[in-house]
Amino acid sequence: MKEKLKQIRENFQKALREGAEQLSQLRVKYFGKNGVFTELMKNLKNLPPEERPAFGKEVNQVKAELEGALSEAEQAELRRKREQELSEDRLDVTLPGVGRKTGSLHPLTLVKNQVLDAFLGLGFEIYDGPEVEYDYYSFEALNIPKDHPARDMQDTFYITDNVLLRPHTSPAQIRAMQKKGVPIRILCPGKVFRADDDATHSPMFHQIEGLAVEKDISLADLKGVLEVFATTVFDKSTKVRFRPSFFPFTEPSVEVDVSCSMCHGKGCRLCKGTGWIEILGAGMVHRNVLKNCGVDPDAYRGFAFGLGIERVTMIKYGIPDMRLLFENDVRFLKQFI
Ligand code: 2NM
Repeated sequence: MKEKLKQIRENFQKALREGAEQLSQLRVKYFGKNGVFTELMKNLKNLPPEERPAFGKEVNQVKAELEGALSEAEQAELRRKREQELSEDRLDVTLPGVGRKTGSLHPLTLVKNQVLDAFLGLGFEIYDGPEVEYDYYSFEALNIPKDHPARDMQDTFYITDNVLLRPHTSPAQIRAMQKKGVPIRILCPGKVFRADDDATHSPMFHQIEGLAVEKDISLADLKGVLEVFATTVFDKSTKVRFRPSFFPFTEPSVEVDVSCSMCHGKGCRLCKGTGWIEILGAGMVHRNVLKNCGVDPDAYRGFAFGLGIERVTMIKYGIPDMRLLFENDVRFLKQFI
């Protein structure tokens, strides 16, 4: 038995030294349930009873010694594996990175946000309305007469006799006044549709219309509000001027010009030598329109304005053709990041 224990120890150490067997196999073979040491302990009963305790102790000592050596070898093996993995996965931080292409807002969205921000800071709220509208909200309530050219089939997309694609966002303003009453300060941004298609017109374009109705509000307030808009969207020194005009839904009506952002009023190609660029239409809401919305025109006044986002965007960035804004050529779009 003693000789056998000695043999076991030598065989184990040899196997460990030479790495002849996998460490996990060695563990099973020597320390497993049917391993060498279990077998040896089972054979203890073949010894004379008085020798059993001392030999049993010796077996346990050897077993502990060999198991310790095996554990150490296993730890070393683990460390070596980890070192190898780390050296194989080494990262070259000096290699140039792979550029990540990011998206960006469309120039029309950028300008829309700038315009909305200017007015939101003045207490206006956004109010949405349907793109498919009734004739009543699009024309009738806005004091646009039956024989007005805008009502012509040539200009407006009709779906039925009295349902159409809205040609401006003012129908949403009529709805807002009727629903929320006055006083009111709203902005109606959105898509509008007109049968028109060339370098400066698209059958679908985007508008923002604004409306403020209050007890005591004037054309001077309108000018102040539009100056905030112009100096927010264009540069800080931008000037605003009113010229008399006509719309059926406002009286008086004005065309609004801003000083040319390219030549600062001196006259250039962009402003065709005048120093001014027409940017939007506006006016004091016609008393017929107020009446149509249940508002007493002798107690309340309102101002309103309407602008085309495409037009503002083209002027702001010097874009010569509106179609560039709809083609979505990335080479064009990425200039506005
Ligand atoms: C414009 C020009 C002038 C306008 C009027 C109204 C309403 F609903 F209050 F009557 N909304 N928008 C208006 C006034 C629109 O666009 C060039």
